[in-house]
Amino acid sequence: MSDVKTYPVKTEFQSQALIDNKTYQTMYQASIDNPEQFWAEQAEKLIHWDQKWQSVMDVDYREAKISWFNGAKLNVCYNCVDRHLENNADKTAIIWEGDDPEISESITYRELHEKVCRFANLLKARGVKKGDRVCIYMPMIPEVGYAMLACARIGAVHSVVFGGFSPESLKSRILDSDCKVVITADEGLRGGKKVPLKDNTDTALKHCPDVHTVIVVKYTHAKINWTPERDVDYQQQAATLSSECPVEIMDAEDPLFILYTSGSTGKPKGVLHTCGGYILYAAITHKYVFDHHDNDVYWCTADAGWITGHSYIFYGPLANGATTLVFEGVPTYPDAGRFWQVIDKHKVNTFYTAPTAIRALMGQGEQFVKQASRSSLRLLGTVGEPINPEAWEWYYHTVGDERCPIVDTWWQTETGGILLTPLPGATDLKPGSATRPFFGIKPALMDADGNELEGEASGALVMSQSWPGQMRTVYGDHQRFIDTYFSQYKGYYFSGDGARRDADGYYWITGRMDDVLNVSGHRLGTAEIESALVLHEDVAEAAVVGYPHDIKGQGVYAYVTLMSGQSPSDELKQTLTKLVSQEIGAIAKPDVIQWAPGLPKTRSGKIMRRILRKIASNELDNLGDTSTLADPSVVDDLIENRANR
Ligand code: 6R9
Repeated sequence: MSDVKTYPVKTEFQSQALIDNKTYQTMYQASIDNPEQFWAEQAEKLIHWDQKWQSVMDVDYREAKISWFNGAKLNVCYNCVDRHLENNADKTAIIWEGDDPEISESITYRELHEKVCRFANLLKARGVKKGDRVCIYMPMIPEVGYAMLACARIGAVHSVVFGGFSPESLKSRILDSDCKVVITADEGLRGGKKVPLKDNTDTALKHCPDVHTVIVVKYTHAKINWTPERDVDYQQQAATLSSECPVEIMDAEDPLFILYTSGSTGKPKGVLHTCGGYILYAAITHKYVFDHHDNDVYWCTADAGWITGHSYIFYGPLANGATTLVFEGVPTYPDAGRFWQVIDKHKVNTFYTAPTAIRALMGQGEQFVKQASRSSLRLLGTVGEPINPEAWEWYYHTVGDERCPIVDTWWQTETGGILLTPLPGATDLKPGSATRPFFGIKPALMDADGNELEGEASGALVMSQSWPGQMRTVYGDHQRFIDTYFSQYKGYYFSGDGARRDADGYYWITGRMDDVLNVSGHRLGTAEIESALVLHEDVAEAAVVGYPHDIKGQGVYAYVTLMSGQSPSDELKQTLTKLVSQEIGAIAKPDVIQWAPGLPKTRSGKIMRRILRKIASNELDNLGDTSTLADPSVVDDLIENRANR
């Protein structure tokens, strides 16, 4: 490992930082030796509780029973909004930067309180009560945050669906969690293009008879269809309602939200997070990982439809009373300098984005970066997928001018918040490594036989100790929760990722060990894409794998076998691509479709994806054992006609 570059913590940064290495070591040790005491202390410091807990943690990984702060009561919205009013009512809570670079807005904590209360009263007026599920399908405008917080205020459980998902995906998520109310907008904007959110909602709702209310935020004022008994004009109605709304006092273990994410099999699962543990974990990680200072302007470029948007645009920063920037646009509109212009415009100090965006912008050359001063920047972060050292170096030298540490944060929808990460004032950096565990996190690496590996090693990344932000169940299917995360390694939470630990105890994520793809930081199940492809009547069978892609990290490679008598054509390829887009969303479109007269299968009929992955990646010298194939000759055809060479 001696050839790996290390970037020691800079003294200038450390002198201003909340935590140095010695403090990290002491706090980390305390969090592992005595987690109950550690988390009780942090919970007292960071969160307002209406009633204290009887026990800090009750966890049994063998049964997948996880609860934190049993008996405690709180309201998450109160923690994110109301409690800042006494001293910080006029502080900016949200800076909104529109898709159009001419449009931005500042919302103070006082204004946020008013907006959220009105929204909450509107939900109540439509009959929404504690425990009801509410679907949010919105563009990146401040109202998406108001809607989430309004749900939290009255104890409703939100399920945010990414605005880029298709009506079909929206429908299945609404049905799975039995949402009776949907919050949407007439249209969204992304890179100058319009996204027909209300139209998509109308289409989805044709198959959702139980939805009685659609709250519509009029944003672009496009012409939309209106169903009078169902559709509600947000601006019109909210204005008539009170700007005060009492908070619902919740149990720590009451659900806060459901967020769907892809797994290796079946349809996406509803990851359920609860109030107390989640908000504590979002707050503490935001505070220490981003070294939060009171006057910081903090910007996370994620979408509210992903967990990163939940924890690090809204809940974590707002719980800490921060100023958080909400961005509607894309990195390359109007040009590839947008991020850096926005940083200068709003004097952003902390900037958190995805490796795929960094790689895309790196390809545009550094003139776009250099046109902006970026002098406000103090700290950079990445999330969503492994960052290749080349992109890391560019981010560090070109964007951060060698002044800003980079926090490479590894975590998942399931984990609620960041688990592996540098702390910027404490951890020496190695490009490409998510470095070390956060407080209370006890990672381990397992071999194929389920033994814990010691020292330098590679294996399956698991956690042997719970943390407050951990998901509690798969909505409506606890057995799936047990099977997916707790059955492979008894007594551990299995992340689905592989990792290597180096001699310094640093972790290097090697990627998913299951059939989950990571395309531009978005999680996609191969099974979902395959199901979409086989909907076409000419398709007999499909197998989808990932392959290395310069910008996206992974691309989608689909092998398609047609029904006998059907002939391949470019037109059919286009139809199939469109079908995937309709069924799931544009992010799932195959980059490559290869016609496969047959797929490599074992004699028991299992598709050998290992071989398909190698062919897609053009790694032919190491195909492994093909002797167990029912018909080894199909491999020759696939190699012959492969798209990547
Ligand atoms: C937060 C988020 C989770 C999967 C995860 C892993 C990959 C996320 C990473 C990373 C390497 C990082 N991942 N962060 N891999 N380094 N810093 O992305 O959640 O959408 O659920 O994806 O993303 O494979 O298992 P989610």
